Amino acid sequence: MLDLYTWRTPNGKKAPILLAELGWPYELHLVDLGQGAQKKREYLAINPNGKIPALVDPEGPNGLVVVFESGAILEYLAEKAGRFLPKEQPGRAEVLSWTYWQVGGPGPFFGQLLAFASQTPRNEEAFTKFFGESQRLARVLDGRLADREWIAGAYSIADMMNYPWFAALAERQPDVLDGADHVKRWIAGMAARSAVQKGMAV
Ligand SMILES: N[C@@H](CCC(=O)N[C@@H](CS)C(=O)NCC(=O)O)C(=O)O
Repeated sequence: MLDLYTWRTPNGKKAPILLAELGWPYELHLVDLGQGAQKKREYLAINPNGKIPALVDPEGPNGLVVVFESGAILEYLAEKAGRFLPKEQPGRAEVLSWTYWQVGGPGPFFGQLLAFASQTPRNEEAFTKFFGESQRLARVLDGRLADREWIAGAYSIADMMNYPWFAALAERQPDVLDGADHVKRWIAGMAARSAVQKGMAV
C-alpha cells in the first residue's frame, strides 16, 4: 500500500486530492509541522529537505519508490495510474508546465503573502511586494482560464496542484482575486468535486 506523509497545509492536500480522484487506498502519516516532526531523523530519511509531502510506494515499477516534492508526487501517481496526465505531447508538456508553474509561483509567493499578512506589526514593504506578485500570478491564471474550463486540456494534475493554494488565497486574502472572475469560477468548479472535498479535508 502507498504511504503518504503529509499535513493539513495547501501543499499537503494536493496528493490526497489525486488519491481521492483515483479512489486508491493509502496509509496516511500525519507529519505534525507544529511539533517539528518534518525535521526528525526518521522523516529526513524519506525527505532530506524536511518538508511535507512525501510518498513511499513499495510497489513501484522496479520496486520501492520514494518521492518528495508535491509536483513530483502528482506526476508519479498520475503516470502510475495512466490518468490526469496525457502520455502524448504536446498535452503532456502543457499539463506539466502548469503543474510546475504552481511550484515556482503561487506556492512560494502566496505562502509568503499569507505569512506576512498575519504578522503583527506587519512588514508593509514585504506585504506589498508579495501582494503584487500574487496578484500578477492570479491574473496569469485568470487569462489562461478565460476560454477554458480547466487549466490544461481536460481536468488534470495541473488543476489539483493549483487549487489548494488558490482556495487558501480566496479564504484568507480574497482581495488578491478582485477582478479574477475566471479564477473564481474555476475555484467553484473545483470545490464542487467530491474528491476535491475529500482531499481538502485530509
Ligand atoms: N515545493 C515543495 C514545498 C513543500 C512545503 O513548503 N511544505 C511546507 C508545508 S506547506 C512544509 O513542510 N513546511 C515545514 C518547514 O518548512 O519546516 C512542494 O511542493 O512539495
